[in-house]
Amino acid sequence: MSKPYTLYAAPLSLYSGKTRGYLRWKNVAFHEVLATREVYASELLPRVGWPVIPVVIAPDDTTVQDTTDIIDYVETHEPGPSIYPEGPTQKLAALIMELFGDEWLLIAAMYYRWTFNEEFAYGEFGNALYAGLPAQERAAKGREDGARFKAFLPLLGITPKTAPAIEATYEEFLRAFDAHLAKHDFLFGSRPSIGDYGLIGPLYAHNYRDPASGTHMEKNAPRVASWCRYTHAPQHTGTGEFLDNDEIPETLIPILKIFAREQLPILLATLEQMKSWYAANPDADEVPRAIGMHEFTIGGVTDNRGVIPYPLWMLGRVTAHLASLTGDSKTAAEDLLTSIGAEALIGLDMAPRLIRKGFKLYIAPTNA
Ligand SMILES: N[C@@H](CCC(=O)N[C@@H](CS)C(=O)NCC(=O)O)C(=O)O
Repeated sequence: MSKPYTLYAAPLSLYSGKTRGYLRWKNVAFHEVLATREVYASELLPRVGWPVIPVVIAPDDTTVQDTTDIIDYVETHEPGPSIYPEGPTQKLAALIMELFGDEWLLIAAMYYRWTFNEEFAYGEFGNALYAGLPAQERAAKGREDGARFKAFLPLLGITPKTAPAIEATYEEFLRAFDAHLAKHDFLFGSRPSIGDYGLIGPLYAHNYRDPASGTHMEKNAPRVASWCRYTHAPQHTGTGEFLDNDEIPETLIPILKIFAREQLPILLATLEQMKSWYAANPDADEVPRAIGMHEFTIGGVTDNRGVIPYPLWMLGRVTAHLASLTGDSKTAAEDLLTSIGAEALIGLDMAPRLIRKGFKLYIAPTNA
């Protein structure tokens, strides 16, 4: 028997939940190690170079960081059904939903945690990072670490001005997803897709597990709460099928339209900023985590947020898939994009292309 995978993670961590739910459904042997401060120092920093979770160590000791890379690593190395639909239009929509969950619902996840669950969150930081310390010390130190995460809010455009719009757009999403789940177990049928795992990050660890947010979800979108439970802790691993004939369920269209209306403009503006940044820094190699601030709009309300290049790497997965399609598949994919208001993605020039290398983001050498 080969060695199990190791997952370095924490209960309160958004992207840990994504990875844990996936590894469980995939029925891969793994053991989870709580990422305490000591574990960061002894294992994570030496392997990854910067403090981040989740991190997975494969049976052959390969270090894999970033949930998308972790999932793709396991998909490539382990047998069993895939979470990537074979249907080209379903795959396109699934990749979009991963990006939407990972990077746009992140706004609601951070807003709800730090607006309605602040004390709980500090406690959770303490319990995870300082697990071995007495309760009082855990609480005090957790407060310091939690405050550093809370400080990310303005960078994500979470301000008193945008707060009502964040709530309104999240409520809209919850209603749409709850209605979808009245008809389907997952986004594309009875098997979870990469898109479901994108959604489970923000929806499980923050908006289900944080007590005030969880109560709100149970009340307003009980099917979403139930989906959180069975996506994070599947009872029947490796089961289920994607809908036949590459069908995109009708009930998914309102959610894809939220992506096109709310997230896509931010991505396109980020791409423009990235092009300008690269023009001004033609010898650049490593890409900073943020390259300034820009205006953005959420739910019709405009404010400022950081220009964060990372989501462009995820968008590149969407556009690369789109570019690989020909004939009827291409037509069907483009029809879907046009019907949801995301036709800007068709033929989008993604240069400078971003790649991940050594757990960081770089300009692809072909752009040099
Ligand atoms: N895109 C990454 C995001 C990972 C991430 O942001 N993890 C959080 C915890 S849930 C973290 O460790 N953040 C530290 C930081 O961003 O400095 C992924 O998919 O794994």
